[in-house]
Amino acid sequence: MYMMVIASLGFPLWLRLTHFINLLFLGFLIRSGIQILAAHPRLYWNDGCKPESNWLKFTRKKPAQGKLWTSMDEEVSVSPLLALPGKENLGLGRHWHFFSILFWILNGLVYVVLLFATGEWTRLIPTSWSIIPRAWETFLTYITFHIPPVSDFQPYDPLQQLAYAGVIFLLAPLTILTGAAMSPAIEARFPWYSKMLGGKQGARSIHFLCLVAYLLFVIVHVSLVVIVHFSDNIRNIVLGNEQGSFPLALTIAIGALLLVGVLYAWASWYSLRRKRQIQHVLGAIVDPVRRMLLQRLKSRQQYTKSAITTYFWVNGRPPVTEEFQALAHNDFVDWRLEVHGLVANALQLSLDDLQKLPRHSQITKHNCIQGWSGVGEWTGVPLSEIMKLCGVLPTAKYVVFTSYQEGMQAYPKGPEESHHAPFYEVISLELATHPQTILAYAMNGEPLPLEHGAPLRLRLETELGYKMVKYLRSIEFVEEYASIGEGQGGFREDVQFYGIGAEI
Ligand SMILES: Nc1nc2c(c(=O)[nH]1)N[C@H]1C(S)=C(S)[C@@H](COP(=O)(O)O)O[C@H]1N2
Ligand SMILES: [Mo]
Repeated sequence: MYMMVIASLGFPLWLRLTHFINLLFLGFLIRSGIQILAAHPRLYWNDGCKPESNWLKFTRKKPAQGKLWTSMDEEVSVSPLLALPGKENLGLGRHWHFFSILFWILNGLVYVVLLFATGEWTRLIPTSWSIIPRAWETFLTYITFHIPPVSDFQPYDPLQQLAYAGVIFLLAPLTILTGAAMSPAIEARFPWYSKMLGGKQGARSIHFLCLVAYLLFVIVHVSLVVIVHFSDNIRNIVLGNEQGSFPLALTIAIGALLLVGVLYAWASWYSLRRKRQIQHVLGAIVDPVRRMLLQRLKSRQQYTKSAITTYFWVNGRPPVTEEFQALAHNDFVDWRLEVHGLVANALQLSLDDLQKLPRHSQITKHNCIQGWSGVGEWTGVPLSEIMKLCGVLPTAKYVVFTSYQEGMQAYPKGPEESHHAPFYEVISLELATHPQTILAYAMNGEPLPLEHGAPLRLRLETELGYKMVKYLRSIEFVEEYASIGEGQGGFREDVQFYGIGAEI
């Protein structure tokens, strides 16, 4: 009787559709995930990210000795056949990843709700331990190159049922949880959460192993669909039962797979041609969700001194202009921070002036967009103190941080026009007032080293590293940023198509 009930459930249209949509977005996620991984092709179990401590790497490069080695030097170019969009496009890969996550999760929710609403769950979730020995039997059948009889499929064989339940109820949630644990904003607000999943790098490594698990599952799953009772399978998958026409089912299946292939190819091709448009279109979908979920989070990090990591990757090289070198040569005594824009009093602050203002120290984790992390102690002036001093006008909405550094030192692979553009980043006024938003002049108790942004750099502890401008020249309060640079909200947004928000 029970078996009959289950069999009568069939494969309703919603099940077949969510199965197909899942395939589509999982492919986008895997391909854009590979793109993201390639930006820092090393995996670690500790947040110090010492290059030699990686447990897996996809690069033969070794940090050059005696020369400044930056994480950008290791970014790997991937074929568009594999990665989405391919080549060196971390920014666009991320837009695709986050866009796909939204729809993949939405599709997954619809599926799970309907699964429980219709009783379909009864054939997925095991209700008796006897499934284990039965699954073992099935395993032995397959491993000795035999095929279980059709009667074993109710509609799934026990091994299949365990595998499906595992992917849906264990692997998918683990992938989502570890994905969220990598967000600097979540990590900053709920340090216990990412710690529970092994820290930033533990979560990143597990997230990668989830990718491997999906790939293995897809290979085995597709192989068995083809090898074991193919005509029944294809009719179930496409038409929802075994009575329909096989040629019809096969034609629809091939058509659907071709459509997926065309969409994958188109996504890479179009993204590589129209980078700005893809940044905007996908950004417009992802951004409201990011703002709603993550933008309000405030950092509550305070690591212990013992958590400070000995290795700290560098990204972006010191400025090479004569102007900056003269300042550095003189220990920055002639350097001034210019504070201007929509303020009551414009300011020119020397390093001495800044050091006399209330000081704040914090031990926090730095998360680079490329994937590495490091813990450091930062000391400096809360930005809110500067805001009090200059008197920000009510019309101000954003804060622009401009560096002495030029594009060539920030991203040598950028187009010619960007090579002499100043590095800058824009943040919201709200983020500017967070207690851990500081202008740091010291790192780990020493004056800020040149490679880490001397004499002064921004620290924003809920954001990715690219927002934290080094070698600061000026701070400007503005109403809009469309007229600055290429108008995207920062150098890396302008040139590398990163998103304006960096909470994930
Ligand atoms: N002026 C300037 N600031 C910058 C960069 C840069 O290239 N130029 N790189 C950013 C990036 S991508 C990161 S991850 C951090 C790296 O900080 P670190 O070099 O001190 O580790 O600085 C950010 N600030
Ligand atoms: Mo970065």
